[in-house]
Amino acid sequence: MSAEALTIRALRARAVSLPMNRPIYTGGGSVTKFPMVLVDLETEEGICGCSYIFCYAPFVMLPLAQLLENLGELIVGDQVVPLALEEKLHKAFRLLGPQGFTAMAAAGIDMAAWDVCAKAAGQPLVQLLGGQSQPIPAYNSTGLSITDVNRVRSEARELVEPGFSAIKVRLGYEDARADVEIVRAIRNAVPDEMTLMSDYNQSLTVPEAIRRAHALDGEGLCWIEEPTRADDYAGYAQIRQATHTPIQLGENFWGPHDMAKAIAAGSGDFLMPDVNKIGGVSGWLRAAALAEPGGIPVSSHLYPEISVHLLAATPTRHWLEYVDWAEPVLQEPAQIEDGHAFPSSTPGTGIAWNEDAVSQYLV
Ligand code: SMN
Ligand code: MG
Repeated sequence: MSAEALTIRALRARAVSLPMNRPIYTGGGSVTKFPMVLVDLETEEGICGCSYIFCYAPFVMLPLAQLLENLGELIVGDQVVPLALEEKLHKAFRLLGPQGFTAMAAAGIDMAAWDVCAKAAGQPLVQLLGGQSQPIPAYNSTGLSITDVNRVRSEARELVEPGFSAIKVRLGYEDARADVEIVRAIRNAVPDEMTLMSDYNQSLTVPEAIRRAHALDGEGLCWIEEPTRADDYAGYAQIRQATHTPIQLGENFWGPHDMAKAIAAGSGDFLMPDVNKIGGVSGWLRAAALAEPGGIPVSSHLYPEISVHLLAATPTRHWLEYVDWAEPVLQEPAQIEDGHAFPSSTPGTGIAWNEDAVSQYLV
C-alpha cells in the first residue's frame, strides 16, 4: 500500500441490540441489552475501517446512527487523516458543543479512521502507534451486578473460572454495611490473592461516599470507582483525601480537557478514560500523555478489543476492563489468556463484523 492517505468513499452506521449473558444492574442504572452503533468507514481504495460505539440506552442507537450518517456527508471525499478529520468535525460542533452525541460520533469516526490507517500500513494498531505488543492485565467485569448475596457469591466464582485474577463488583446497596457484606462474601468465594475492584456508578453524595469508603477501607479493595457524580472533581478530591482505598474515575471524561481538569483537581489516584468518550484513538493518546508526567495509572473502560492496543502504547498502563458485550457481532473476540488481554496481530484494530450476526441483531 502506498504512503498516500486513502480517500473516504462512504460512512455507514448500523444500530444493533445484542443479548447479554449477564445483564448489568448498577447504582447508577441498568443495561439489559447491549445497544451499539457499528461504524464502517469505506475508502475508494477498498479498505474499510470498523469501530463500534456503546450507546448505554436503546433510545440512543437510531439518533446516533443518523447523526453519523449525516456527518458522513461532511467527510466523503476527504483523506483518511485522523487528526484532520477530528479538527474538521470539532469545528463543525463548535457552536453546539463537543460533548455527548457529537463527541461519541466524532470518536467513532476517529477509531474507524485509525483502523483504516493501520490496515493500510499492514500493521496492528499497537505497532502503528509505536507501541510494543504485550499482554495487559485484565479484570473480568462481566457480572457482579447489584443483586443478592447468594447470586454474588456464585457469580464471583464464575468470573474467576476462565483464569482471571481480578474482578469488579458493583456497589451501592442500601447502606455501608450491606456493601461490606457483599465484598466479604466475594472474598470468601474466591482465592485470597484475587484482586477486587468496586464501582458505585456515581450513586452517592460526597459525605455518603466518605462514610462508605471508610467502611470499606479495611477490605483491601484495589479501587473505589465513581463514588459520586462524575464531574464533581472537587468532591472526588475530598473523598480521596478522607480515605485510604485508591479512588478511580474517568469513564465519563468528555475528551482530554476533562481529564486535564480532573488531574489538576487531584480527583483520582487512578484514571480510566473510555476510548469513545475521551475522543477515540486520538483523544486517548493525548489523555495518556496527560497521565504520564505524574505517573498516574491508566486503565481502560469497556471496548477491550481496541483498548488493549491503546494500553500497550500507554506509559502508565494499569488494568484492562474485560467485557464480552460486543462479541455476538464480532468475527474475533478479544484475546484473553491467563487473565491477560493480548492485542490482535492482524492489521488494524482487529474489529471485524460477523455479518450474519449483524443482520440478526439489526434494529
Ligand atoms: C459500566 C456501567 C454501565 C455500563 C457499562 C459499564 C461501569 C463499568 O461503569 O465501569 O464497567
Ligand atoms: Mg464504571
